[in-house]
Amino acid sequence: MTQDANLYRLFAERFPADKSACAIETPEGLYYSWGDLEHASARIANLLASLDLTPGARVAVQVEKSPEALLLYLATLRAGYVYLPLNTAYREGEIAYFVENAEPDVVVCSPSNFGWVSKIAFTNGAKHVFTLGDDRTGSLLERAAWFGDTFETVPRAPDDLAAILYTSGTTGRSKGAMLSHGNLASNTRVLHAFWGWREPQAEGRGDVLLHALPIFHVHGLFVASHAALYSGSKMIWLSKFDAREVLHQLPRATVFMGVPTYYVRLLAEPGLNRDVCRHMRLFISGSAPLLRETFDAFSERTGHTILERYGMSETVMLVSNPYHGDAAKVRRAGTVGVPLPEVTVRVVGDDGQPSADGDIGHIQVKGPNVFAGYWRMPEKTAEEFTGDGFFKTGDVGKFDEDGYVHIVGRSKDLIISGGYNVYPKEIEGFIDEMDGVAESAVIGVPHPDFGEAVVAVIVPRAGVPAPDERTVIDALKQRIANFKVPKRVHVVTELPRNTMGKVQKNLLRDRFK
Ligand code: MLC
Ligand code: AMP
Repeated sequence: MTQDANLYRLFAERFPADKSACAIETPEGLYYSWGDLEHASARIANLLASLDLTPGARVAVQVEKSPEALLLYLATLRAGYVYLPLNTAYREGEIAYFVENAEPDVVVCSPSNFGWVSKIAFTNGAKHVFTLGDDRTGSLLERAAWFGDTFETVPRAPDDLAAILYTSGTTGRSKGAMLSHGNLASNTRVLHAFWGWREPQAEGRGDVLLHALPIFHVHGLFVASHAALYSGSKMIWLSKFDAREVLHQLPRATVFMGVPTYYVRLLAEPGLNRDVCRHMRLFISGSAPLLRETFDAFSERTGHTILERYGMSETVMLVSNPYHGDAAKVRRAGTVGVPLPEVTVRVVGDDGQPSADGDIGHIQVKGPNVFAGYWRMPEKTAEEFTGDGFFKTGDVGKFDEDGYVHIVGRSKDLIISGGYNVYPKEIEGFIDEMDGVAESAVIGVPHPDFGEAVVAVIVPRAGVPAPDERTVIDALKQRIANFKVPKRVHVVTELPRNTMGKVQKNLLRDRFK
């Protein structure tokens, strides 16, 4: 290996010279310096290294958000293992699938879930299960405390895996997107420059990131945390998004990132005004479409033009509205912006040929940000790439004459609710197994808070009573993450189908919106 490409090293080399400066601060009054990040992640990395795992071993983590959860991520990078974050909403069946599929050697869970998670983990060959609470409790930190607070970060090549992020599949089960140290490093560098992150050395002008996103997906873990770690910026670390808490902290921050639901909820707060945003430099939105009305209302109330960007688990960020330039002119509502430097984006027709500007087609992407493939799914990986190496995003859109990308829909059957992805096929599978159900269709309908809400339409089995809405919802809540559970269930006598026999979900969406 010529040069060490371990992502942690990239961050550590840029930590502020004054290691006693604040890196993370919480509303509860906790304060972590850059030195603390270095030493505490070293202790956990020493613990992981002592387990004698094989290179490339997976560390699967389902814990509540806390600064220590971020330290565990950094420690996993330092030890040269692969981080596998899991949404805290996932239930037993979902966790069992991920653990069975990824075969992690180490599983870290919340203390209250130890019983069922450890059973799944050990049944599937995991060697170690640790616990980590959001209040610094649990066996992970107890064990790590016995180890030293220095650690020689393990060198990694750019193509070595850093993380696996599971994204639900349109057909079948979730796929693990394999992201390398090189993928994450290139995106971090590009976004640092593109969004004009300030260095702390810039005499009193360093950025302060108000971090309210969960840290088990691309947005909160990579885009937000990486930006702050790479630019040596302080993070105000909220355990979850709460509009009032965000307003309370905003006057001390300069950058905020969120899904559109965060902006909708902030706008519902009478306290959102220019004064609380007086030190803000940048508001960023992504993970789901930002409505023009939200963009306009936010600008009117705060004087800030939200910068919308577009990304996905397989590619991290690929397109963004510009930061530099006259915000009101260069950041445009209804567009996700222009391809990021080093990233090539194209729009092609059904025949795979590039579309003319203004013509709608499939969005494809190529670049150092694009993942290495799906974990142990070579055929699926091959299907999702074109012969000339572009990844098929499954999003449908167009370029306008100024080179801005507009997303107009998705060729994948996907619902995005409050920034979380829900694949109808998965939910339909669970509903179809229920007593009294002949078949079902799951659709997304506009929702004022979540952008889209999950709705189920069911056809009862002939001669038996249809299960009522409550029964369907309660049964699903036992089996799948809450955000996937339909907010409403409608009963119909039959599903509309086209001549090919395919369910016409557009008609259902019109009827039940
Ligand atoms: C929670 N619920 C949701 C939901 N979140 N339902 C639908 N969609 C969601 N996103 C459920 C709860 O379990 C609860 O169910 C009910 O809805 C009401 O909950 P709430 O109290 O309003 O929810 P809250 O805890 O406030 O969470 C909402 C939220 C959260 C918007 C703050 O979902 C969130 O932080 N979303 C961000 C997602 C994110 O980080 N996405 C990035 C993916 S990366 P019940 O039954 O108990 O009433 C990606 C790539 C990219 O996409 O480009 O960034
Ligand atoms: P995920 O698989 O969770 O990474 O979700 C990625 C998907 O989120 C993309 O393929 C898009 O469909 C969607 N997405 C992300 N950002 C935006 C955005 N700004 N506007 C519209 N859709 C978005």
